[in-house]
Amino acid sequence: GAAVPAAQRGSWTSFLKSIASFSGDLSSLTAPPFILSPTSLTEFPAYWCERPEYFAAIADAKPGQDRALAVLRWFISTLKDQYTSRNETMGSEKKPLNPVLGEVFYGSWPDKNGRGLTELLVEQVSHHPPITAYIIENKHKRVRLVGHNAQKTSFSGGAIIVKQIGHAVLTINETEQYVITLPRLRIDGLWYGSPYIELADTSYIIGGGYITSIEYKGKGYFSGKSHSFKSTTVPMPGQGGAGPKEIVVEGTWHESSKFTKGGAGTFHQVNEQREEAKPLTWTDELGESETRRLWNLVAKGIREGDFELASREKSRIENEQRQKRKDEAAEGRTWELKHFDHQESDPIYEQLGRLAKLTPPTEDMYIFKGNWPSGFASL
Ligand code: 0T9
Repeated sequence: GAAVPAAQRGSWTSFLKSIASFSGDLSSLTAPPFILSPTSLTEFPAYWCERPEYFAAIADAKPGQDRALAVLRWFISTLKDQYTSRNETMGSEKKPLNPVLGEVFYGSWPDKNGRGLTELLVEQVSHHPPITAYIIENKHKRVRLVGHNAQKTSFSGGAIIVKQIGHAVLTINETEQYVITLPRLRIDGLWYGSPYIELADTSYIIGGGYITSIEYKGKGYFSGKSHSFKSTTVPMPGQGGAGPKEIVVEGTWHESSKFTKGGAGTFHQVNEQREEAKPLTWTDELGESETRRLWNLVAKGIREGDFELASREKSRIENEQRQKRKDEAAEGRTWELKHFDHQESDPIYEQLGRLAKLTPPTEDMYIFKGNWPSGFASL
């Protein structure tokens, strides 16, 4: 483990052993300090919109093939941020803070060049297993993304394999809907203490009359390059206008991609302009479980190398959570979600998912209650 500080070698080795003998919820395992991130998983949905102009461009595209490609372009534009940004800002993938039940994050991206204000609201809707629900909305452009995600992890060939559970639904003009599924992750480089993500398998975008499948490969597969993908867009059965029957795009999701069928030239060129969400100014309304407020001292400890502070504060938060759950049980109450209603099936996922034979055939759904905090109104 070249990247592991000498004093933490032993604890890194035992952490790896516990991962290898464990499957399920890795987020609850205790890891050595050098691999800890000061950011909670509740902030991760912001990766969907760190290039807000691509999100807005979906609304500007002509319905049909142009729109389907605009959705694909936005989706591809998020992957670099979702899966390589920790390596870029912190040197390697790091273990995020494990959100508490009811933890929330609110943020926004300002209006710029007519693209409109984009708002983000996230809530941790389950702790065991961890499930995060979110909504991202550009009201000016009438584009909205609602989704939830969870992970199933296993260990294979020295790497962590992460199956993503959950999906997102993109709605345009309150009428047009797309179902978006998520790729599988392989976390490698563990032995050396410098983990990084590669994407694998296939994910889908289904809607607007088109079905896109995106196949992911790493080094040594079809292009031989890391972070490769190949997407294929076809009209849904019985649909499709004058355009080509099949559009294929190939390249790397962190750099560039081009049309290889049904089009010509560059499809997408990733630039360095990622815009982090601006957290909503804290007020009582946001509550004590607002992620930055909740983890403030843990994050400070991790950033400043004061791991005693970090672990003391983390234990305090965890104990408070245990006490809350005990109190609820004793009083015969259950935790109520703040912003979402939970439903065990999703009709839009079922209907559109059938067209690509998605498995499972249905998934949970978290419906936004519409209660944006009042702070958004003054943005
Ligand atoms: C949804 C994303 C997800 C969350 C993270 C697997 C992971 C937790 C889930 C899937 C986002 O849209 C995209 C990016 C990164 C994913 C995380 C990477 C990661 O390592 C963690 C897991 C739980 C670990 O922390 C494993 C142990 C760690 C020491 C390896 C760095």
